[in-house]
Amino acid sequence: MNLSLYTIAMLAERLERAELTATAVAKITDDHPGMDLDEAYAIQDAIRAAKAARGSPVAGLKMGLTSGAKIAQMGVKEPIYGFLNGEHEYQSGAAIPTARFIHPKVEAEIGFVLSRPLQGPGCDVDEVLAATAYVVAAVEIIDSRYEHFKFDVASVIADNTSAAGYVTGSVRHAATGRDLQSIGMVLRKNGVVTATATGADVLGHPAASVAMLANMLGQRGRAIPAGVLILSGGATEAIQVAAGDQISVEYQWLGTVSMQFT
Ligand code: 0L1
Ligand code: MG
Repeated sequence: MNLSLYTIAMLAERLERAELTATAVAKITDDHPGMDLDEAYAIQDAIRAAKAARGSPVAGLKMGLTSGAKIAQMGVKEPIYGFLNGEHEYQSGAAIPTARFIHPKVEAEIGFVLSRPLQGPGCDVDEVLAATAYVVAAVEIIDSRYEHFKFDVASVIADNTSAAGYVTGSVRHAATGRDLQSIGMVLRKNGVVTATATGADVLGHPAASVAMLANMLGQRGRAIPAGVLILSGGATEAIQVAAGDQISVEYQWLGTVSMQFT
């Protein structure tokens, strides 16, 4: 680690203020080009601790950069993870105030809730499916706190993987008995089909992404807790949204998630 604890706390405060005031900032590796991924996760942890100290609930975990296209684009070896802030949880049909974001985008995902904790190493798809209480359709709202949505992997980990909100559907389904690899998703923006995907677009299988999360957390002595929402990663590309946009994502057997940006 090269960054002092003071610098980590200062950068966490800068990024969280950017989030809370919906004001973009320069990416932090501009000032700290040698920042490594451990330091980036330490900044993310400091943001999480600040929210928890204020009583702002941490509602779950997310995987990011899970599609082959995004991994290649960012030149990363593996996906990244972040946390979900329960203050920005919406139910399908919600009106979502766009002013709370800087330059929001939405992406269709599969959410998992576990019945028992999972910790790597060695976690795999079968173990995730056996430990899943239910899966649920979810749309993630991502909003980089960086100017022009431009960043490198260390900067975006520190910025809690652009996590900004999420909208969940009302259908809860067992993870077994239906094929999560071939589930189809159709994202419409203002009634026009804008993106399509299948579950296989998330690291080959959405449960493989959850297994990878358990393995990554295991390396840090952590586990995925039971009972919290896990977003397994964008199946579709991320679609830019603005006030006035209506978004719906139809999932083959998990219902539809819709929202109106106001
Ligand atoms: O959830 C995601 O895949 C986002 C990860 C961070 C990169 C981005 O903001 O596109
Ligand atoms: Mg996502």
